[in-house]
Amino acid sequence: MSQNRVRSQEAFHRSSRLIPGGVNSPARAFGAVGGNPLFIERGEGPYLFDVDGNRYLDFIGSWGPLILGHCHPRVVEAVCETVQRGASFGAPCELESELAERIIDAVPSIEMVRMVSSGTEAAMSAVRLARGYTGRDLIVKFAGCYHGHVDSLLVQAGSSATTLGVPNSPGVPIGCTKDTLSLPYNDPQAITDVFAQHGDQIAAVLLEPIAGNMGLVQPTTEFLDLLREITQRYGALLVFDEVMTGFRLAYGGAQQLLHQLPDLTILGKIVGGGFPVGAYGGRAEVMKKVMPAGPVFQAGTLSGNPVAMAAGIATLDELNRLNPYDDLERLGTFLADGLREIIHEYNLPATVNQVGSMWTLFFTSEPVSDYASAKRADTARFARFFWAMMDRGFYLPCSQFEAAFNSILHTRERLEETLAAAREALRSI
Ligand code: HOZ
Repeated sequence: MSQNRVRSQEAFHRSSRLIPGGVNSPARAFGAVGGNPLFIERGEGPYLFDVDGNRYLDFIGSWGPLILGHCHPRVVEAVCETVQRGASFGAPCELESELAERIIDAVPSIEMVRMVSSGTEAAMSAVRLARGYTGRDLIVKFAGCYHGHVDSLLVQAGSSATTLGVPNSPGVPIGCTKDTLSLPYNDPQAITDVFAQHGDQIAAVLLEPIAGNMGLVQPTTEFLDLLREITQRYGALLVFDEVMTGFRLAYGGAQQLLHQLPDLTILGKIVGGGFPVGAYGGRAEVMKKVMPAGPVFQAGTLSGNPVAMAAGIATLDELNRLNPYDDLERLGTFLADGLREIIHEYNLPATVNQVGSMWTLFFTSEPVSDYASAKRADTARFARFFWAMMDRGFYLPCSQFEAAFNSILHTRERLEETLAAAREALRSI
């Protein structure tokens, strides 16, 4: 069953001499599952092929962007056509407005948008804008939510910060995080208390409206309703980090699905169609504070890069044309229900959280509704499951604390194959 991974091992030994930890982002290292990363040679539709020629059904999709699968013909065509006219101008081009128009049309709360080059940059800029707009310093975030590697937000952060056990990174001075308040997700009392104590100093409440960076965790309606109401009452901004959920759970993101409108939205991943793009947007009155329209500084040499804009436009147009969201929900539910049946049959201490094309199998029998309950999962058992699936040709996120992503090419047949493999894998561990 186990695959030949000799060339991946060699590639990793080489990269480890040249690049810290052998990878350019820690989420890619297989540290949490005990092994070395695979080196990828190419992607095709729903599949990844490693340098040893093994094929995997890809449940990462580059950590979210590839909802259309790898090498979608319209995206490839748009990119090739655009790059022939120049890779970067450092001057405005019309593709920026074309992508901006699509984002504004799609995302209910966005009236103006600024393009940047990553989700991290978008989060960093949104925090600065919220502080500049309100004239206040405090930011409220939630344990287990991850907003990129922004200094002030690396407090009880999810994703690889959790996987690698670095809730607060060395190199982030106390001064950078002293204005960040971290609360438990889904805990209305904690929110009420923090606003009672600091309400007039809070610039923004920032969260993943459906969290994917501690594994998939859904918000309660009570939690979201309170956040919207209390931020309005105290004059703070509500900021949704939709880097993962934007254009994935609905064309208009989690905010469309949940009928909750934030003041600012952070985007990334799908808006770039696999290229480095982030964006932040919101009410025009707030966005007009961004330089050069307003005084809040933010800049970037490659912001609005034409090739990345073209990939984003092609991806959004295809999603708009196909409107795959009902199918993604139906197929996501099919997979989650199938996993639940196996768990029940084998009497395993495990639970499945799923919304649309995002899901996590947590190795804990209790419901997972926040960071504390996610962290009670048995990560050693997760690691065994991960490798058992990998051996069978299914590439899952290499951490218990990351959501898996289905693409539009994860058909019922492919998910049936996944369930058959999961049945064997869960029995073997
Ligand atoms: N933001 C991605 C999901 N947590 C991880 C990507 C990375 O850190 O490399």
